[in-house]
Amino acid sequence: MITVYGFGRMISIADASPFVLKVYTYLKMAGIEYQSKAGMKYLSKSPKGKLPFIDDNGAVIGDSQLIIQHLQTRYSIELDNHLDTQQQAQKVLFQKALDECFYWFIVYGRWINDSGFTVVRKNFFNFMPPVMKQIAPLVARHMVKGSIKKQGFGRHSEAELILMCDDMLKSLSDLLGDNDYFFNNRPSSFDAIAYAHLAELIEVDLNGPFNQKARSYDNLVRYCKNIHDRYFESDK
Ligand SMILES: N[C@@H](CCC(=O)N[C@@H](CS)C(=O)NCC(=O)O)C(=O)O
Repeated sequence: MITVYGFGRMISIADASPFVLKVYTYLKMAGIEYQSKAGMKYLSKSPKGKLPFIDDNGAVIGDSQLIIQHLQTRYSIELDNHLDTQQQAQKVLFQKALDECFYWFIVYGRWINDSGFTVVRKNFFNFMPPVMKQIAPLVARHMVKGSIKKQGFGRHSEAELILMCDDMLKSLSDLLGDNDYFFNNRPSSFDAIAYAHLAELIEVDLNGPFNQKARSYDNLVRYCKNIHDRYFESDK
């Protein structure tokens, strides 16, 4: 049995990390059974020092993209077989846009935006003893501020970031149109990726400016709801 290590259910989503949610969604779309183990304590056991990682009968793999590549090869998953060469290429580049760029809007909305941080502070650190619970969120926020500044997004104003986020949301909305899935109206690994990132803005218990912007696209909201209902409803 495959074990997926993540952070766990928080703010009304199966995992607060889009990368963990991506792996769950991919496994569900591929019809592969798994169990999940949740906790920050697993960070120190991860081969990349980040979550998710999986243990597939002794093969320990970190990084959501490498995990998907491993699963696809090991289990001969046919989810992407309906993509033609151009779509395969688009999938690779779109994935990078979401993982390396869109992700930071999610981070900013939770850790830098004050209303987001109020929710994160209350929900992400509940498992800690009282004093730690006060200090750890502030330390974590300080570290995230440092990373986001180094990454580059931390140098933009929130208004500029919302405009950039909206550009990506509009592009996703235009690409999806009236379809249920991004390519050929059939699930592909890109839907695991797109759903994971969009759901972290749309389906969570947060109502900051990035969440509101994402929820203003009816077809993206419908897209998340369909995937949630099809693959995650039975988890509750
Ligand atoms: N490229 C990695 C990114 C994973 C990642 O950034 N995970 C974050 C949570 S969203 C993490 O583990 N952060 C904890 C830390 O850096 O200490 C993937 O695709 O899995």
